[in-house]
Amino acid sequence: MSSVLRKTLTDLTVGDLMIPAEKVAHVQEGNPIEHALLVLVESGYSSVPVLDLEYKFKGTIAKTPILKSVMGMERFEMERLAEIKVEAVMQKDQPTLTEDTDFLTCLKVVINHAFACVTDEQGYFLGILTRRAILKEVNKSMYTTK
Ligand code: 2BA
Repeated sequence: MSSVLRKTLTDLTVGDLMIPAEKVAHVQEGNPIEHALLVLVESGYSSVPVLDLEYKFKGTIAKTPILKSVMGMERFEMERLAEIKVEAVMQKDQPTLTEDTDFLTCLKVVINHAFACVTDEQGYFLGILTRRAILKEVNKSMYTTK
C-alpha cells in the first residue's frame, strides 16, 4: 500500500503528491522564447517552470504571453522568437511550495494555479504539484469517508 493511501487527506503533504523534477518539462531563463514555444508545443502543456543555470526556480512561461510578445500590427513577427529571452516574458510572481507544505494550503493554491512549483529552502527546484494530483486525492476521500 502506498504512503498516499495510508494517510488521511489532511495528513498529506506536497512530498507525497508532487511530480519529481526529472519528470517535469522546463526551460531556462536565458533560452530564446523560440525554444520555450517548442517545449510547450511538444510537451502539450500550456505552461512550464523556468529555472536558472543552477536549477533554481525563477517563474513560469506560457504560450499566450510568448505569442503576445511577437504580435505585430498585422501579423505575428515569428523571426523575433529567436531574439527575445524567456526572462523577458515569464511570469515571476508565482507561488512556491516546500515538500512539507500541508494539503489544505495546496488546495488553496490550486484554486488559482494549475500547478505550483516545489523548492527547497535555497530555492532549488524539486518538482511540481498539479491541480490534478490534488483533485485526485479529494475525489478518493469522497469515497472513503462518510
Ligand atoms: P495544462 O498544460 O493546462 O494542462 C491541463 C490539464 O490537462 C493537466 O492538468 C492534465 O490533466 C491535462 N494534460 C495536459 N497536457 C497533458 C499531457 N501532455 N499529458 C497528460 N495530461 C495532460 P494537471 O495534470 O493538473 O497539470 C496542471 C498543469 O501543470 C498543466 O496545465 C501544466 O502547465 C503543468 N504540468 C503538468 N505536468 C507537467 C510536466 N510533467 N511538465 C511540465 N509541466 C507540467
